[in-house]
Amino acid sequence: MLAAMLVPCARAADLRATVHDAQGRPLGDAVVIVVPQGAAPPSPRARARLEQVEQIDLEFVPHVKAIQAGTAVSFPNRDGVRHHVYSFSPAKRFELPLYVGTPAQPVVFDQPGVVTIGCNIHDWMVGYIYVSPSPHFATTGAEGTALIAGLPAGRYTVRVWHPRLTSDEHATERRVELGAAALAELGWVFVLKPEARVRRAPAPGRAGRY
Ligand SMILES: [Cu+2]
Repeated sequence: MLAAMLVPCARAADLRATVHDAQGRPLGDAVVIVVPQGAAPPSPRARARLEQVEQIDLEFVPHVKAIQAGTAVSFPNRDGVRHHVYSFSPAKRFELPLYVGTPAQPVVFDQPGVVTIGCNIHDWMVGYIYVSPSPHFATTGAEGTALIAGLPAGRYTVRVWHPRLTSDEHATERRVELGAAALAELGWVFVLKPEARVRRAPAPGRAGRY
C-alpha cells in the first residue's frame, strides 16, 4: 500500500460532488474546483485547447462554462442576428463588436476568476466563464452532480461556485484527503439568490424581430 502511495498518479482517486438548493432540488451549473493543498505539483499548463461558448436562440450556451486559466474560448454566433459580446469583469475585460458567425480571434482567459459575459444588443443575455486556477474541476449537470476523475492521491481543498451563491465561494471550502483508487463523495446545500435576469428571451420563433 505504502509503495503505491509513493508513486504519484499510480492509482488515481475520483471525487463525486453533489449540490442541492435549500428546497432539496439538484443544482446544475455549479462549478466544483479541486485544488491540491500545500506544495502543489506543477500544474500542467492549460492544454492548448480551444473551448467555445455559443449563442443559440439568444442565450449563451452553456450558461456556465468552466475552463482552466490559459484556455482560449471562441464565441460562435448560431443565431441569424448579430451579437455584441462583452465583459467588464476584472478577470477579463473584452469586447467582440457586432458579429455574425465566429469571430476570427478567440479570447484567452489567463487570470483565474469569474467572468460575466453579456450582449450589448440583447440585455437579458448573461453567461459566466469560471476561470479555474487548478486543472481539476467539473460543472454539475441538471442532476446536480459532478465527477472529477483521475486525481492523484493527496490532500485537496474543494470549493463550489454558482452564479446565485449568496456567499463568497471560499466560504464553501472543504478539505479532503484522497487515498489511491478511492471514490470520495462530498455534498453541498445552498440558499440561492433569486434568478437575476433582466427579462426573458423571446420565444426562439420570434428571434428575427431583434
Ligand atoms: Cu445578442
